[in-house]
Amino acid sequence: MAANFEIEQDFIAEQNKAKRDWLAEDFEYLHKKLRRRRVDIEAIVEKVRGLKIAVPSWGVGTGGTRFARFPSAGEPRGIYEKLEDCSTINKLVRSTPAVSLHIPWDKPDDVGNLVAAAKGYGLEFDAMNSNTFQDQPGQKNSYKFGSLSHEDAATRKQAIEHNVDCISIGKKIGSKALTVWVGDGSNFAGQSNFRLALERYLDSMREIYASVPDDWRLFIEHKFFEPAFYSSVINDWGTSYFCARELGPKASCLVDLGHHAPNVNIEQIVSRLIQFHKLGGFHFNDSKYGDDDLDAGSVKPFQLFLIFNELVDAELSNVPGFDPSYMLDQSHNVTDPIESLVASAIEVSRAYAQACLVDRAKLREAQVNGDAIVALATLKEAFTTDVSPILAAARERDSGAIDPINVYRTSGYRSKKSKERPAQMGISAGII
Ligand code: LRH
Ligand code: MN
Repeated sequence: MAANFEIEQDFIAEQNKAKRDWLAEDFEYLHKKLRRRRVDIEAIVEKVRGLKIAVPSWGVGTGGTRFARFPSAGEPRGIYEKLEDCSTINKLVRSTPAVSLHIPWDKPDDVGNLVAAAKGYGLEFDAMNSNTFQDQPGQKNSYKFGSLSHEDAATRKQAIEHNVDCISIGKKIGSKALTVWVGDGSNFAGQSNFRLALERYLDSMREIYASVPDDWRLFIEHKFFEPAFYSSVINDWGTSYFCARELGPKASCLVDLGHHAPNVNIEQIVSRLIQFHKLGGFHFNDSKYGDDDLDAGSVKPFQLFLIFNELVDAELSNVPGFDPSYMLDQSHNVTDPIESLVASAIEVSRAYAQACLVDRAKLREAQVNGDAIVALATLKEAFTTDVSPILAAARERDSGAIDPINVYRTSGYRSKKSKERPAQMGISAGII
């Protein structure tokens, strides 16, 4: 049986040949421009090479909404094909060497096989994600009215055990974190007692916390609405922060950009969590209205830059314990998921590179002098700098593609996969 098609390193190198001279020209131009700002372009390239962003296993399949999902040909049918696509993304951008699994969607039949397959693809496993927002076939207690905060102790116990199970799988595959997002909440005023619901959630999380290994992290992910449409138990960063503090040092807050009401100042929330030493990590995506899970940097690139401006400021200020984990969490309803994840990983690296260009001394001086015009202009100077040559150079130096989307399309990967992966019939809706 012919081996599955994969994009070979030689093919990427071959394709890069055609773009190398242009890149050198653009890089030299930017080099001169940054030198005038006393910025060492090589230092920025090295910083970008060090930025790693985890890819969500559920992001390589076509996503959908509650109305419909329109699967595309050649999409992955199981965890092994998802890993194959994740390795293709990393081959092209070289910044996504880790995959985040969602249980039970990715529950492995054979953990050994899964670890071996990931190793073969040069991939590691990032945070585990539990799922107590859907009922599984044969499940004893339904999560219709909540999970970790459910009124019924048996249902809470079931949800706790599921999270503990996620940790035990994670330990076997080398993961070092568990992300807990619950859809718990209410749709009507009076349906839930806010204080008691949070108390029950905390009690459940204390039991899960007790099972978290000492070298692991427990991420609490807040979300202001959906699937609950009146109240959510972990609705905002304040509640998440309180819970992380209550639980202990292994617990911290995960910021999914789409989990905030429109116009909320997310970069300020990030600076708060940094200052309070409880910033655990991110689910990067973008949105215009709700939790749209659109491609990172595709709607509000300036916000993404401002978030990285806070992160770089913390990095340069050596904030103790500052070590946020970066992950994409998106739903690709109308694009090839691999192209969207490639583009999104690049946009996250772009925001980081731009934030590294901020003239911090000039910004601080403007702040001290109350000079808002120069303060904003100092940020805009960095944000409006086209760092594409730096990003491409960083990819190429790690054997990635100078022009990843073009290499991906030229390879014919998706059409070859559509032959290798006969489509599974059946209409479906929902995010995966
Ligand atoms: C909830 C969420 C969470 C995941 C799910 C797939 O909206 O962001 O992080 O478990 O999406
Ligand atoms: Mn998320």
